[in-house]
Amino acid sequence: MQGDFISMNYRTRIKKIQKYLLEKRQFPYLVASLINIKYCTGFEGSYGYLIFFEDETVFVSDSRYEEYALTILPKNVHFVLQDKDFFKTLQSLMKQKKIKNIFFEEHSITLSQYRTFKEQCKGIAINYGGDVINQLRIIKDDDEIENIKKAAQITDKCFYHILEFIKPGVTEWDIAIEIEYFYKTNGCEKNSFDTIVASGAGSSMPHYKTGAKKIKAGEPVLIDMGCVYRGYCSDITRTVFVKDIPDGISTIYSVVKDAQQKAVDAVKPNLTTNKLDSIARDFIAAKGYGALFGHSLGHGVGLDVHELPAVKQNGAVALKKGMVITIEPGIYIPREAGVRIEDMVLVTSSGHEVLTKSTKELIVL
Ligand SMILES: [Mn+2]
Repeated sequence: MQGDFISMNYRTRIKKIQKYLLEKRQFPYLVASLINIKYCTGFEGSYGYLIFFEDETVFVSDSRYEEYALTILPKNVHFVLQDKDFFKTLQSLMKQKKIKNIFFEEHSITLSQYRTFKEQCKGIAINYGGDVINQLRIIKDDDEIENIKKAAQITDKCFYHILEFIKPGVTEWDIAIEIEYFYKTNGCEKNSFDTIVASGAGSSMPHYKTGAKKIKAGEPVLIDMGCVYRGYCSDITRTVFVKDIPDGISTIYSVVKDAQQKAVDAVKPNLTTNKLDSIARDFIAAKGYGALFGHSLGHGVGLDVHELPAVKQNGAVALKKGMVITIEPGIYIPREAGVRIEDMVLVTSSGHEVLTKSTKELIVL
């Protein structure tokens, strides 16, 4: 009876959001982000809008999705078939309900949607609605955590699988394709992002574009990868070496590893994200590599591989039970080599649980 379980879950989620919007007095609230609509309702199509009115929650889509939506929507979401275009439909819903202003989800409405709204919905005022759903998504419920854990486990298995595959002469593409094949044959929908396999000097670019370059002896191979399991993402990075380690790079490896471990060990409720960032950053700076760690320490992971909260110097979000974040410091020597180590960490009531368990010991293949 998995279907029933899932729809009950979404029904509860809709109720929770309704309650939250009532407290904030943010009705009606228009959600245009498809990933947020999926979070709220389970709908996985490519077109639709969700509107939280005070008296009901309405999902609007076109005829392509009518049958599907009616099958999967939670019982407390009312389906409305779009009439010509969405904003015309919105206008008539607002007219029926005699409502003269609306809150827009901020990050998902484009300028062209705004223009159409102004043309079709004359007399209705727009209010900035923030990004309420993204904020709620920060805390994962038990079902979400189970899926994220499973995604992390598959990624760990994939890491050990790929170790047997990395050798001189194999291209970065070969490795990336093998990773993707592993995911798809182990119950995943897809990669959570384009796999990064960065060898040699390419590893000094934090978001290197994987290519046809062949792996050579003596090179680092930085692998940043993740999968999607039942909609939920994983994200892990390891840096391994082929045959030999370049001069000085083993020192950098141990600095990154220790910085990462110190930050992981510190994760617990109420620690703020900027303080967590500082734990790794200050350690790396004290070892003399501060200028070579440019990016933030980590990010939330869930339905999106990068979501709230950001773990960086600017902005302090207090960690809470149920958050899942990455911790991924790196040191990058331009045109030479880079090392990054990344794990996913769940915040628990008393501390944390590391979800990715692949070894961080120095590996020379
Ligand atoms: Mn990451």
